[in-house]
Amino acid sequence: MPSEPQLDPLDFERIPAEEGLARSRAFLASMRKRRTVRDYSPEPVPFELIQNAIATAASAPSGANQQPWTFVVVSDPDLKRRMRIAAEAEEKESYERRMSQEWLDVLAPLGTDWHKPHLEIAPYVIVVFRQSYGLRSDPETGEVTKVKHYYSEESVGIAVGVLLASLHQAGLATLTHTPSPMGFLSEVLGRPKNERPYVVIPVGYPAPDAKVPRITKKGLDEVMVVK
Ligand code: IYR
Repeated sequence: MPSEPQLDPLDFERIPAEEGLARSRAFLASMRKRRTVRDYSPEPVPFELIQNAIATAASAPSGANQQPWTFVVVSDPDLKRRMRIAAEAEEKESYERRMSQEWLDVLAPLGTDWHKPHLEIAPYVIVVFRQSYGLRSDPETGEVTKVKHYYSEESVGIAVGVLLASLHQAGLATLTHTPSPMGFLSEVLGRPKNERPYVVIPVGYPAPDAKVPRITKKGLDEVMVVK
């Protein structure tokens, strides 16, 4: 039996347009300074910044509000080391044999290779898992059944965008890293079968001598169509 929706009045803070404009400009200026960082300082990061960013990400909209995500925060040096070793083994194989020349060519300006020291050096590595389906246990019988998740890829992508923005606002650097294949993460982090690794995000302060590739973003005229 589908349940009736329970409706509440919207709690919406209407702000003057002037203030909206000022906030929007400030957010744009700040987000334009976000860079993907591969060189980290090992210095510690307040854990609350990580918690708040994940809580913010978990406020994202999701298909049928199913919130099909799990954020695993790794700071244990042994686990980080195991992730680095496994990621580097896969990435070495990818860079040397699996990736096409076309792929290597478009990556060349970023200067990436199979070495992933950031997985050990960054104080936190957030591994985001996508719950391809949910698990529901019957309160009476305890029987566990699968619950179909709708738009889980899109939902987790949106939440990760919010996570990256929040971490940037907290003054932290991030890297969206997708070692391929990522199956080893489920094993190293002991995640259940309904969770698929989605992205690995080292988080920390940049190394004092951090370098980033000289890249540009497309202009508004290239990405926005007004009709
Ligand atoms: N997963 C590899 C390769 C890589 C792929 C893309 I697409 C990038 O934008 C960057 C890297 C790696 O992490 O090095």
